[in-house]
Amino acid sequence: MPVRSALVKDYTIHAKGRLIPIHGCPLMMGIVNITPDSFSDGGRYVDVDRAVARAVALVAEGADILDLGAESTRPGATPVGEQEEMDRLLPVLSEVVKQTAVPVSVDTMKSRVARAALDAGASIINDVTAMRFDPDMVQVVAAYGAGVVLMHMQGTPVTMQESPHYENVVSEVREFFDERIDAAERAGIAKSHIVLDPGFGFGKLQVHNLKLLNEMSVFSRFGCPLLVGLSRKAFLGKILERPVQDREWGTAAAVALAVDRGAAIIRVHDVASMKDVVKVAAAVRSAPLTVKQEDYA
Ligand code: HH2
Repeated sequence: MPVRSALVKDYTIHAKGRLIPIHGCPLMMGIVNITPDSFSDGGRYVDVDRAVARAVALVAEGADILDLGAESTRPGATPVGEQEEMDRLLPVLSEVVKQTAVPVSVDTMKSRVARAALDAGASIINDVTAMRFDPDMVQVVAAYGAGVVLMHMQGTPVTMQESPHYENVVSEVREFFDERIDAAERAGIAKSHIVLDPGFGFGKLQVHNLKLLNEMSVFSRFGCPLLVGLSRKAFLGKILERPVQDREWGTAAAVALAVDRGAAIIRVHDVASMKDVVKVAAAVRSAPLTVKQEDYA
């Protein structure tokens, strides 16, 4: 029986000698922000013990991957120095790799932080600049054979929401992925190490976020898993007219639609509830097709 096979793909991410399989159901990536200023949970996990406890709790809730970040990338966030980022990150990371067995991703755009994180046990680098901010990032990811998330962003976190502009956001993000995959491959990073992310909220107006979510299945053509970071984001708040702490149901709707459109990794703050959403959406997505297009006429 056919399924919507273009969207229901199996992947194996190669990440520093680790193989991370994605078969049928998308993986849950649980967010731990070790920052005083993140947009939804800033200040809650700056303390090492609290951050580690949060990471352990997210794994208990069903996180398949943890994403540790020590610099906020919310619009207008103040950039953090390299040393400060490492001072926040490394004590938490070294404890998290001891206390959990899941692969750990580190959300950083700096190659020295990435190197230190990979030495301390991380296996994926989640770079919201897709390795454009720091010219040494490609060498670090290649040398360690790390997994890498290449996210689309127009501008920088400081300026990105000032005046985002696209002729066609979907084709521009597609061209961006083409170019960044090419740059990664030229540096020796094979496609099996790459995850792509359209970057919801990063240099995008409301209409751009909605269009990208609606049409994101076109990015399946690259043969890399698609990651989506939709959790509690401002564009959901705009639709709902709700503050960040009241956006869980809105996140659930966006997550279900993203799974339906081929998402393979779901980056969220609320792992337990969103895992149920993902399981249901993935089960529907994988159900056999019996109806032909003309039957809808
Ligand atoms: N979103 C945020 C941070 N990192 N990484 C990827 N790959 N995709 C995303 O959409 C993404 C990301 C912003 O969310 P959050 O981590 O909750 O907030 P902050 O950047 O303020 O710490």
